[in-house]
Amino acid sequence: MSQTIELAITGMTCDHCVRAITNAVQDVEGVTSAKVDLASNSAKVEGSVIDVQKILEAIEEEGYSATVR
Ligand SMILES: [Cu+2]
Repeated sequence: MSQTIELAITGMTCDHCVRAITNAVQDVEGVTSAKVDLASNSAKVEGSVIDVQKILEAIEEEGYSATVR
């Protein structure tokens, strides 16, 4: 079974930010797909067993902040 969560992200300014966040989120256990959108400051994350807290922490470690939508 897979689930999808949507995040609102603040602090992104360019494609580099998008890549940094995408990579960080994809490294979180259980995540199968991360789509980060700069224009809408949001991300859609898919995975089997998603630990939302770990995803938020991974984004914060990159220097951005995120909340679940
Ligand atoms: Cu950037």
